[in-house]
Amino acid sequence: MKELEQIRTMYQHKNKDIHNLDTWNEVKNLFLGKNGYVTSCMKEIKNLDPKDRKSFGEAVNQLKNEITVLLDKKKVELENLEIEEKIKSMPRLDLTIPTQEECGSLHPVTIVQQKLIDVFRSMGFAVEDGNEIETEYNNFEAVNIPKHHPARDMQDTFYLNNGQLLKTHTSASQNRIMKKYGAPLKVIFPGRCFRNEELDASHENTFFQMEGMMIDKDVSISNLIYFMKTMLSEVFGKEVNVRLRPGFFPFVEPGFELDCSCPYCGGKGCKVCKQSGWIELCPCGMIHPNVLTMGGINPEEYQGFAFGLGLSRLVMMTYGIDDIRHLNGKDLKVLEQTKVK
Ligand code: FA5
Repeated sequence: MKELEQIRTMYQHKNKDIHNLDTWNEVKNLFLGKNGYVTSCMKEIKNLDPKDRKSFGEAVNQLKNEITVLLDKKKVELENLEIEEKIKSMPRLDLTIPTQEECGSLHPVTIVQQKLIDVFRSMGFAVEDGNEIETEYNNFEAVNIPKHHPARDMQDTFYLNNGQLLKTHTSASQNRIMKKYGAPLKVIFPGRCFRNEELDASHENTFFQMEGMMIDKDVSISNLIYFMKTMLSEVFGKEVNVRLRPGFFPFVEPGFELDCSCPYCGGKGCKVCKQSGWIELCPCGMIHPNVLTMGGINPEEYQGFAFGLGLSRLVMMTYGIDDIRHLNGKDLKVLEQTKVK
C-alpha cells in the first residue's frame, strides 16, 4: 500500500512534466505500460496473501483508474494546445481592413463604338458584326476592286495560307450584308481591320473602323450629309458642320472625304485640327452600281450611300491620345484616364 502511495506521488510529479505527446507517451508507458509501475503492482496481486489480495487489488485498480483519467485529460489539453498553436501560426486575414478599389474598365474604343451604335440605332440603323478573316472576293472583288486593280496597293494586305486574308477594311462586309438584308436597308458594322502598315503615331497594323450603309429609293448625297452631321454632333456633344471633298474609292461614285468642323476650336484653328479648322474624318460616297449589283440589289431601282469611319482615330481625337499605338498597348494608365467613373 505504501508503494502505491509512492507511485501516486511520483505520477503527480511526472504529470507536470508532460508538455507534448512524446512525453505523454513516455509517462503512460512508465506507469501503465507492459512493465510500468502500476502494471507491475497488478502482476504482484496473485503472489499476495489471500487476505490482502482484495484490498490491494482494489487499491491498485483505483490508482490505475486515477492515472488513466489524468492521462486522458492531459491528452485532450495537449491536442487543444496543438490546434491553438497551429491557428496562431496561420496568416491572419482581417476582413475589416479597407481595400483599395481595383476595378477594370471598358476600352476607349469600346466606349466610343457603343456611343456611335446608340446614335445610329436611334436613327433606325441595324448593327451587324463582320468577320475578321475574309475571302479575297468580299474584301476586294465585291467592292469593285478586281485582281490587279491598283487600288489594292493602297491596302497592304495580310494574306493567309488558305488564300483568305485579314480584312483590310469594314467594306469587306458590304456584300454579305446586302445579300442578307436586300433593299431597303440601314446598317452599321463596326470592326477590327488589319493592314501591313509602316507604323507611326497615326497608323497601326490593327485598328478599328465603323462602316455604314443606307440603301433605298431616292437616297441622295443630302441624306449622307444629314446622317454624318447628326452622328458627329452627337458624338462630340455639340453642333458641328461637315464638308465634302472629292475622294477616290472604287466602290463609291461619286466618292468623298468628309471633313468635320473642329469641335475643339469651333473652326478657328487649333492644335487638333492643325490650324485648319477642319478635321478629316470619314471617307464616304454613293455606292457604286457594280457593288449594288454584286450584292443582288438592282441599281436602277435603288441607290445608297456608304461611309467608313476611322474609329480608332476618332477615339484618339475624343480622348486627346497622341499616338494610336497606345490603343493596342498594355499601358494601363491609358485605360485609367478614359475610365467611365
Ligand atoms: C477605307 O478603308 C474605305 N473602305 C472607307 C470607305 C467606306 C470609303 C465606304 C467609302 C465608302 P481608308 O483606307 O481611307 O478607306 O480608311 C478609312 C479610315 O480608316 C481612314 O480615314 C483612317 O481614319 C482609318 N485608317 C486607315 N488605315 C489606318 C491605319 N493603318 N491605322 C489607323 N487607322 C487607319
